[in-house]
Amino acid sequence: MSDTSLPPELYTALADLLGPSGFLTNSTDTASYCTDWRMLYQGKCAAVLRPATTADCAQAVTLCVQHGVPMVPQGGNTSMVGGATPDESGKAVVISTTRMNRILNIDHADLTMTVEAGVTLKAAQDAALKEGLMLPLSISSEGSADIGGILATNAGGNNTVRYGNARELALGLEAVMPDGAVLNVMRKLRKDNTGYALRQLLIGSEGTLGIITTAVIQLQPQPRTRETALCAVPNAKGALDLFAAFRKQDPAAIQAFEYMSGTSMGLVNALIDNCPLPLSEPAAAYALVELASPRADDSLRTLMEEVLGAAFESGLVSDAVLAESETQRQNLWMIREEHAEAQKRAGASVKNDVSVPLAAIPEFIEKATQACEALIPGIRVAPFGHIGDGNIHFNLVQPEGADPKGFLAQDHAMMDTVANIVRTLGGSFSAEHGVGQLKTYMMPSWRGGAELDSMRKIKAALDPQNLMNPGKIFPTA
Ligand code: FAD
Ligand code: 2HG
Ligand code: ZN
Repeated sequence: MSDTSLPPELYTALADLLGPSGFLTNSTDTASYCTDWRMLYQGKCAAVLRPATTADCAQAVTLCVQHGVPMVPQGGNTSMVGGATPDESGKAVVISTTRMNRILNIDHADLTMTVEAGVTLKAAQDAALKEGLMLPLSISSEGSADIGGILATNAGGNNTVRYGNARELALGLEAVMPDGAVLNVMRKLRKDNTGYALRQLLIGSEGTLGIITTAVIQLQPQPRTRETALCAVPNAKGALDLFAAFRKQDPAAIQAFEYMSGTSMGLVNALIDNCPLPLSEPAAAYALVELASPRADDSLRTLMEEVLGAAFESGLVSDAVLAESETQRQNLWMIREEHAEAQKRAGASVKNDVSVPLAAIPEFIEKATQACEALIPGIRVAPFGHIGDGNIHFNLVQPEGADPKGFLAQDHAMMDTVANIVRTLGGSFSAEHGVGQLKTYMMPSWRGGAELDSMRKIKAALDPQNLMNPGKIFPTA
């Protein structure tokens, strides 16, 4: 049964264009597209469009524009900020890229992969691996998040410390613009100074400037050696000192450097199966370090042992476990990657995906912890994150036994408390997850003046009817 509010003429045109598996209007079929991973938002949509080609996507956008129908681009639907969830009006269509899922080419000379937007990050990584190559971007949601979503959010993750964010990996792009035109900048060039870099405008635009349909992504040789260790450290300052010690010896060897607080680690150990703490006793904080090299010698093991040996002697590290096999390595990573899931299971949480300059991290964590504990007695402050990038997920978990709704009713008070400290330290209120609909209210005070004004002008020039992902990034009146 159809539950759509689409005008009959548009309904017929979209049904003809996309066929039954590409055009969903029954609310049972569309339900999962209308809520987010965190279940913070419950929207409605007039239909879900699932084009299988760029041409169909462009035609569908053209039809929607002709009828003034808003569109919400969606990939794997793992947004942490409600970016891919439609509003409650039921007027918008969700345009899902999941059927555009072909890997088109892997180029060994240029070390690139040409891939459609709906290929999951994991599928793209696996395809590269089969060819002895590596797609150097890794996030815990990689089984669902897709290349289009990764680029639209400029995702970061665990390997940014070495290879940069998604933005740094994309050489070329194809996108359906808000008027239905196909923008083809699918070049695989490292040097190409020919006017505005339009692909960079689309990257990080969170679906507000068009729908990314294909991309050229840079690859790397697959590492032949990896050394991975989980270390107990006294605090975030200790983790940073350890990071600096590795960086001093060989900055290019650091593949990942992650931080976990004792509280966030404790939630993983308690709430996730097969994730016990692999150290003799709990610590106040932990660092997970991974070194990687395309060389097949033992130089990484030597580096790891030298730096950790010195850190033990100086008291910087009190305990550590080194992965001795690929299985052990994966187990250590599982502990880190289950942090978001563990916090979801612990109850309601407020996420502060912030960044500050590296030197300011200890002061940030100390001040923000004190301020949040004063605001809500019993709150569980559970920070973790990509400390090598200055990116801390300063997450706040509801007091045990508290009412989740009551806790979430104070979300802005908590977010503003944290953000005010971030601001004084020269940081950002959103490091890698974006603005979505969760943080639009922060934009005027953080990105006001000429910055937000220029963003609005670009948006109005490319999408004069404001049909492409309305209500995201920009605060509504
Ligand atoms: P969606 O959630 O579907 O969409 C995200 C945004 O992009 C929306 O605004 C949407 O409109 C837009 N969009 C989607 N596809 C397109 C397209 N083809 N063209 C134009 N716009 C589009 N993020 C990180 O950066 N680092 C992490 O380490 C990380 N870890 C995570 C772990 C978990 C468990 C979860 C649930 C999320 C995590 N995220 C992380 C957040 C999220 O996975 C990323 O933002 C990811 O890039 C979103 O991809 P997606 O395909 O799910 O996009
Ligand atoms: C991660 O680094 C993700 O695991 C999720 O960015 C962070 O749960 C979070 O806040
Ligand atoms: Zn993260």
